[in-house]
Amino acid sequence: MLKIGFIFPSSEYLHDPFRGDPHTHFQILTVLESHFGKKVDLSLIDLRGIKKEFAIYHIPECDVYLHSIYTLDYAEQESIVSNLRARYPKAKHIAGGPHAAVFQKKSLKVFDALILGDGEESIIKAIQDILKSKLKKIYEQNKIIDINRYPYPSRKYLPESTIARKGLISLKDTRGYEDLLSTTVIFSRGCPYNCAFCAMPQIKKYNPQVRYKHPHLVEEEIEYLKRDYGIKAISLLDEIAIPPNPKKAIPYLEAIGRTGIIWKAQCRVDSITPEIAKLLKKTGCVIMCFGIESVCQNSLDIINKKINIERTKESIKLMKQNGIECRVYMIIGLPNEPEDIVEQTWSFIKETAPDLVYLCLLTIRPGTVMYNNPEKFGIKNITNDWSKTMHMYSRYDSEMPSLTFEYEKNTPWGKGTSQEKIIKNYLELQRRLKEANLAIR
Ligand code: B12
Repeated sequence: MLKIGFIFPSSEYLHDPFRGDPHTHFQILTVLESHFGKKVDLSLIDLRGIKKEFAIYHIPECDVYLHSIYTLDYAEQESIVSNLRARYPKAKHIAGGPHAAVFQKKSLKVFDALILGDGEESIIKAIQDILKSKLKKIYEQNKIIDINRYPYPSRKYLPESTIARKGLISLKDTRGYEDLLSTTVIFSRGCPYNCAFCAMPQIKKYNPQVRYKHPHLVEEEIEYLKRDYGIKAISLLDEIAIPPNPKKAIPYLEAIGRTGIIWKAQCRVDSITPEIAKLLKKTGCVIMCFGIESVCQNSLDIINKKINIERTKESIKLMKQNGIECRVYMIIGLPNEPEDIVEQTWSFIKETAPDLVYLCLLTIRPGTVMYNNPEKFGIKNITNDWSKTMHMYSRYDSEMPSLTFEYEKNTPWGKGTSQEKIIKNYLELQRRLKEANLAIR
């Protein structure tokens, strides 16, 4: 029997490494099990929270190791592979994920094979090739796959205590939700937009659109989580949780509603109409997060967000009118921010009154339009030290934030903002948010 282990790294840079679930891993392991059945012995090797130097003792011997590569994990994953090669020299290492897609040549020096694009069909081919001792270097999924053809991702690869946990849904002003057993889900793949700071373009090469699971599969997965894990609340990790087309959104939301689950999600402000807002409330949505990014329309246009500030205001209002807690994500340090960005942001927050604000510094990650064309944004000196590209709210009580890039003195829009000024703006806004009880810890 072929032993296959999918490794999930320590995620030590997250204040809570168990914040998310390894959905890529659940999906691929479920597909392998439904295809190969008893011919394979599958495991999810969960290294979250484990000190890097002790990781090796938690990894059993396998014939094949799988890795999903995120930029922040790359150095750790590289060292895990090198330690495993010393211990188990015959084992093969197969990698996929955003960072491997951007740095293919480098990744091929570390891993034996790469999966580019959706992995469902490719991993089956790769495992079949391993069985024939004919593993190729690259498996590329060029044809769009139908995500509805696959069973829902099984959670059985992890202990129940890590799947069903309390505290994922906690409302700012209403107690009780934090006691509900909850978990995370993801029902979509991809995004049709091309925001300049987003690390998906390289992956989107294979699938430029957003694909949603069929409503009846969404319902089936939630029922499974309720039945097998006693789940009462879910946090949707999808980047655009609500299908942008209301005709598709309505049956989708109704399917969630039929399960009676409490839920939280994030979406674009332009997915919200008065009808959708009402339906969100009716179907159990208690928290909605919007990636509004900036209050400066020029900056939004430069990063190609395709969002209008007026629409943002309207959508926040609709959440409040319907009694849904509204949180917004904002970035400081975007191109062409005005001198008085702190005051403009603050007056927007006072006017729209979101319940909580996630503020972060612009981070330039590989695979983004900004990383590939820095000069277009007046940007220079982007760091390639990926360990510096984690910007978490809550870290800066004891640590001074730093930027991983600089603006040119003269950018295409005029004078570039200095690093010092951007950090000062960020810290000042963060201070005001804390004081007003609007910051997320
Ligand atoms: C869910 C999610 C999370 C979850 C869970 C992450 C996890 N490790 O499982 C949480 C909330 C914890 C999270 C955290 C972060 N995330 Co995140 N996250 C996502 C999100 C929205 C979906 C990923 C997902 O699970 N999709 C569902 C699965 C089934 O699809 P998939 O991952 O695309 O995998 C398919 C293929 O790509 C392929 N595949 C991928 N890897 C592999 C490996 C093998 C071996 C095989 C066979 C196939 C394969 O097969 C799968 C099936 O087809 C993506 C954006 C996106 N839409 O992809 C961002 C994204 C992956 N995250 C990103 C970032 C930046 C982060 C954070 C750093 C953010 C932060 N500042 O906190 C952290 C840290 C990451 C970590 N190690 O935990 C970036 C990654 C950029 C990069 N170059 O690394 C993305 C692309 C967002 C973006 N738009 O920029 N994230």
